[in-house]
Amino acid sequence: MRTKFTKSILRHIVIGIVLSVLNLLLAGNLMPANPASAQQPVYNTAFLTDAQLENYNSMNTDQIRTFLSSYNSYFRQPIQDVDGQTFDPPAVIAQTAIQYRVNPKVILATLEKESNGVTRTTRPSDNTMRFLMGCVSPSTARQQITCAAERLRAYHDQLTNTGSTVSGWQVGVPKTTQDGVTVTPATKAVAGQFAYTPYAGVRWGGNQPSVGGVFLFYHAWSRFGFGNSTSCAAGQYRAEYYNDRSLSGSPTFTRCEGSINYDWGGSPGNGVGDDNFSVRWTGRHYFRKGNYTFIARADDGIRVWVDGSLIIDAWRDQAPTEYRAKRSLSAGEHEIKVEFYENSGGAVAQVGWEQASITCPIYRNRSLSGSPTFMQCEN
Ligand SMILES: [Ca+2]
Ligand SMILES: [Ca+2]
Repeated sequence: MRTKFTKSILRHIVIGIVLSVLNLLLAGNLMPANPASAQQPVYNTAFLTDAQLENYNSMNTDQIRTFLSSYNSYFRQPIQDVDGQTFDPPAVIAQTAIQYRVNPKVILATLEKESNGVTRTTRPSDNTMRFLMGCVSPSTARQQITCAAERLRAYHDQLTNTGSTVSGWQVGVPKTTQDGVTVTPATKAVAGQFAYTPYAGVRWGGNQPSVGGVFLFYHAWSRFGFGNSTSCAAGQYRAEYYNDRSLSGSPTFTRCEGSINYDWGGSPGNGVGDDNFSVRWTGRHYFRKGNYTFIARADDGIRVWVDGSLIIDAWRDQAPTEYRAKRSLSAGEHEIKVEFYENSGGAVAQVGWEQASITCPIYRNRSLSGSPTFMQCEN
């Protein structure tokens, strides 16, 4: 039974990988069918991924303070708000990030984009404080921080739930900014940036010389090195290994992985023990439109999310157990997130998916050099 199952799930994983690779090829990411895609403007790329936007515990209060202090920022320590109240910006940013599940690095890049708040070393005018994050209408500095995170979360949820922000930004659909640049957002997080600020900015070809636009967010995000630490290529997972059962603190090690297919006899290595460890995988994978069955097998606990929706929830000690969940997906990239923990004894973590009806000729007609010869049409 076990061997048969292992073969079965291996097949699903292989199908998933081959689909991803195939679709990467089709999408032009590895071998551009459309030469223009190789030099597409940055605003059409996934310069901010959904996984990055949602990585709400990427920095705690102390880490935010250290980061702001490294720029000698005015906002690194408790300050007086425009209403006379004293508040601690690093603490407010960390709390707001958790409350709205928005990466504090996104909040910091927005603070820099709107008010040079990271690199500003002296107190800005009260008017700048009231509009610190450029959010909706003048308020207090701390309300601006909260407002920004709330907005970004709302856009993200609108895109998840309806496919569009209220203002009409969609993933993969061209829309022209108010300064005349046609943008095709690659991710929900990018679409949310343009919903927040519907200007590309003069550095991205905008026709209003005084408007910095979303370019300023991208510039801050890149300058601060926020984009480098969490990104793996589409079709891969960012895998974070923790030396405890609860994915807490900082990972013991992190790497990009192509699949989740483990039956650890002992330790995953790199300083993680045989028992009492946990792993989080986050990755964007290309799917053709269709109905999919996600399959997970685990010893011990496992949870699987697709685009932020929990579809498999088996967070308990158990012998190797299989779980299945069906999901209908639109064409394009979708975020798969998996969390796993090992208590003791054996440790198994396998996750894959299969499409309800796979049209085999697609594989057979394509030249995939080095592709596995054991690919079969099973349906
Ligand atoms: Ca073990
Ligand atoms: Ca176990």
